[in-house]
Amino acid sequence: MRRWWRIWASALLAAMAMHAPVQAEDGYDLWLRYQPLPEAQRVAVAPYAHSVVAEERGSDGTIAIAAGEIERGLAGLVGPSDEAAPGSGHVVLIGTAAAPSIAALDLPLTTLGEDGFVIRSVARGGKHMIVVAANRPVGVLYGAFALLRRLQTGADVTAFDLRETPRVALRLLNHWDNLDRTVERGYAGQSIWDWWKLPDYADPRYTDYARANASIGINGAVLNNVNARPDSLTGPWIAKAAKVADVLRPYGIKVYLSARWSAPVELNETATADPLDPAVATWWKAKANEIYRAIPDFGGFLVKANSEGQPGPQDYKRSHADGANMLAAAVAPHGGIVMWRAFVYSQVDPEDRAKQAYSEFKPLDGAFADNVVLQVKNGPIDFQPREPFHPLFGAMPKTPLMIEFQITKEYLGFATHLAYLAPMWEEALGADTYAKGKGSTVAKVVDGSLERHRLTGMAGVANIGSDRNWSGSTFDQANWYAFGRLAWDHALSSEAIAREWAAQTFAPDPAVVDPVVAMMLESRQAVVDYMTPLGLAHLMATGHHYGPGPWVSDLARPEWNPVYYHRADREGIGFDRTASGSNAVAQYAPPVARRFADRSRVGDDYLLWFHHVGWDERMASGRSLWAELVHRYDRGVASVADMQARWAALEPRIDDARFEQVTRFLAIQRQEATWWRDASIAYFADVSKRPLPEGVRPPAHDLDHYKAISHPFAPGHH
Ligand code: BDP
Repeated sequence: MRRWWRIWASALLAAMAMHAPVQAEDGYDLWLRYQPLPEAQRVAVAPYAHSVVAEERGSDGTIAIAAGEIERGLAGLVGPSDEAAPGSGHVVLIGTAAAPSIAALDLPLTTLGEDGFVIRSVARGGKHMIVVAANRPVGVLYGAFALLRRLQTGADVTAFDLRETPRVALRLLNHWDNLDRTVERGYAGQSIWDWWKLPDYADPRYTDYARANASIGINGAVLNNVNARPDSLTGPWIAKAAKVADVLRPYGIKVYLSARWSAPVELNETATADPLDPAVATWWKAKANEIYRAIPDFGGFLVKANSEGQPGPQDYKRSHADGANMLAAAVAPHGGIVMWRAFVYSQVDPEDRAKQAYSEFKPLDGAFADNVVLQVKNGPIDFQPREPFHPLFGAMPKTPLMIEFQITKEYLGFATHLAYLAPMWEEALGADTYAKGKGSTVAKVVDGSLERHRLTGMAGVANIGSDRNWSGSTFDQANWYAFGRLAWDHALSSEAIAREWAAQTFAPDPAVVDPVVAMMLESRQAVVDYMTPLGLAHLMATGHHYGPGPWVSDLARPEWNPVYYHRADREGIGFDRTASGSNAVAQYAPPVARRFADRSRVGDDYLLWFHHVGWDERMASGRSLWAELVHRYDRGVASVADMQARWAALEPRIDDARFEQVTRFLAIQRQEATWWRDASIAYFADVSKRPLPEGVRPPAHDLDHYKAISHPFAPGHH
């Protein structure tokens, strides 16, 4: 009886399995889905699927991962097929010059550096080979992922002739993850680092994290929040970080830690944190030694000092250079670095906040040790939807500067709004500092080519969490992806990156890729328009920064209040940063300063960032400033409606789960864009005492309604 029951049950299960969908698209696979290729390409790729040759496979973990990835990828791309007869003379050959078959090919590897790779199609002696070669195993891994990316986006297997090297050395994620697993400005669940169970248990997810990062060239992760706790530098926490480092290492990813300046004092191990006190330097040296014993390839420290209430060397009347150099000396013997953040503004300084970092750091140019790099946010305030480039870029020729972007969308709608950020980053990297004449772009400062710096890098504040789909939404995965791709090669266009992401994430079909890319490319300007048009900034609600709060004026420090930034009154709006105002323009090289200071040349995008403009003044469009502002808010909402329409038309081509979630998130975005628009217009109409331009829809509610909205439990705020 029991036996019959078992047979019946297994038959039922088998039948169910046959009818189950091939794969549920819950977003976990990111851009590494490896779905079957279109037929013609599939037939061309199939013969390679079962013959990946990697002679170093047994001796090197990274090569083994690369080979396994190609096998996994090809199996998915080809699907079950008969074309894949082993011995058909088709081979994927991967390795470094230490592999005899690679050495025999005599490839030009010398100029590839540490991380570069070549991919070649080689036909020789009746054999068809795809060769992936590099100087180091990690280069082979990058090449493996590049090969799979190319195949998924339509490459011809017989015509590979590719050579890539990354433009910057440090391609890092900065996790703002706390030790209790909350994430500062995180909107994708809890921290992926399950600290409590570490080091005894390492979640398999760390491996998938490493794999996803390696696939886009990311080679470092700062594990903990810049607002750091001293605890993360104690023995038990070093052991936890070491375990994570062990998992990430074969993927070419180094671990870094944020260090709290006052840690030795708070841990009761020194009496002071004065960087010039020998006991303090000794403590940090010993601490570095302890960390390197546990993590031999530890990357180094990231430090937020004397900013937003964090302790730092200035508490002891020492400079940022004194502080950075003392830490740098502690990690230097191990090859470590210090990333010192330039995001500083003082609690007590009345100077225009946009000027403070430059005033603080510019005089220190040349004072930093060789293994210190300054980490500078893309703009002078704080990750706003649009900012001009940070004036420190180009202003400190003797100091390596890495750029910091925020991938997580603290100021751009958290995880529900669709905002593809690559256009913003492209804009910052492409900005011309004129530091050494025309063409001295921020990108050239960051990649070191302008001043021949070797310590170069990009950091992105991660948007990764414990959510099944990693980033809180499908389209936020694109921001993680784009950050990695731009860090690898800042010359890639945001459109090209969107195309390859969409092809891999949804389908390579142009009927999918084209509309998805169109949505992505319009999305960032849409957010600018409905939140902070025409160069406005920092008008978000207090604390969590979700939703509008342009009226807020009662916070303790002037620069915490939106009214500080927009300066709207009966006559006009905008922050005068020309010579008649804060003169922040003078921090830029003269040709840039002249353009920003010139009302007729600054352009609409930065107008109110640099100028206080009368409500009735004429804009390039012919509208008054007031009418233009209202128009921008309306345009932003209209763009969201446009994205909704494009997405709706994709229903037959997208899997149900992801289609449905994006649809709902776009509806939230539409609703909230309208909220931003209505609240902002209600407020500025009240301040300016101007009637709404003709034909404009009045806000749905009065100003008090919007002022009364509060969100005490918005995520990401601690
Ligand atoms: C601000 C965030 C704050 C961060 C800070 C930083 O609101 O949570 O600590 O940046 O970058 O934008 O240090």
